[in-house]
Amino acid sequence: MTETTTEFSPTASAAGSKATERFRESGKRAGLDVPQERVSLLAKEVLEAVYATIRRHEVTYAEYNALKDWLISVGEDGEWPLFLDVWVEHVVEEVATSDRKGSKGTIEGPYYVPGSPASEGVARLDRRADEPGTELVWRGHVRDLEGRGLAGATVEVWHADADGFYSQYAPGLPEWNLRGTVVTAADGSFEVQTMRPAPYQIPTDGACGKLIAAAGWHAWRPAHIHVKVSAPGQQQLTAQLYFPGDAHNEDDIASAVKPELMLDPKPAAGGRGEEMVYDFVLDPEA
Ligand code: MBD
Ligand code: FE
Repeated sequence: MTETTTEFSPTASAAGSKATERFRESGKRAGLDVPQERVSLLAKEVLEAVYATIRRHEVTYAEYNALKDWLISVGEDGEWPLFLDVWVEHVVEEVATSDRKGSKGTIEGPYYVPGSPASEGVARLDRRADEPGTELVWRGHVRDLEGRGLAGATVEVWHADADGFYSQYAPGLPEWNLRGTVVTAADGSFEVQTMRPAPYQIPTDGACGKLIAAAGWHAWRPAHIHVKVSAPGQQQLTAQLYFPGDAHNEDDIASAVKPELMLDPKPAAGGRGEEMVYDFVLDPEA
C-alpha cells in the first residue's frame, strides 16, 4: 500500500503507525506477565460473548469474512491503539479509578507524548505565529486530599489545534505545538496559556473510520484538553477537560466525558480571549 502524506492530508495509517510505535516505546507493557488462569478466564469470557452474539443474531459466513477482513485492516492501518482507546479504554479507566476520592480522571487516548517542554509556575504552550483559534488562559492549583497545595507537581498538557490535529501525529506541525508541562509553585498553583481546541474527528480514512461509516455512527469527540498531573507520593491523574455547549459532549465517540470534567471559560478580564480556573485534587499512593 502506498500513501502520500502532505501537510494538508494526514493519513490514518501515518498517525496509527506513530501511535503504535509510541505505545511500544512507552514501557506500559513492561513488567507484567498476566497469570495463566487469568488469561484463560478473560479470553474464555470474551470468546463466550462473541459466540453468544453469533448465535443470537445468526451471523453468516459473509459477515464473518467481512469481520476477518476488517480486523486485518485494523492492524495494517496501525489502528489498534486508536480502536482500543476509543472503544475500550473508558471502562478500564472506570474500573481502575473507582476508589479514588480526589479529582475524576478519564482516558489517556492514543496521542500522549512524554517529555514536553517544562516551565515553572506559568507555561505558554508552543504555538505557531499564526496559530488559529481563541487564546485561553487556565489557572489552577494541585492539592492533596487534605487541601494542601502540592509544590513541584507537574501538569502535562496536550491537545489538538483548531483544525483537530495533534503535533507529532499529523505532519507539518512544530514538534511540541500545543504540548507542554507546567511545574506548580510553592502553593501548588499553576497557569497554562494556550489556544482553545476545536471538536475533534478521529481519523476517518482507516479501519476505525470504515467501521464508523459501515455502522452509520459519527467520528466526533468534543473539544478537549488532555492532562496528566503527577506529584511525589500521589497517584498520577490522567484526565481530559471539556467545554460547555459542545455538540458532542453527550455523544463522544470515545465515551470519555464526565460532568466533573467540564470547564467554565469566561471572556478574559484583560479583554483578549478567554480565561478559566480548574483545580486538581490527587489521591495519595496506596
Ligand atoms: C483523541 O484525541 C482522543 O483523545 C481519543 C481518546 C481518541 C482519539 C483521538
Ligand atoms: Fe484527544
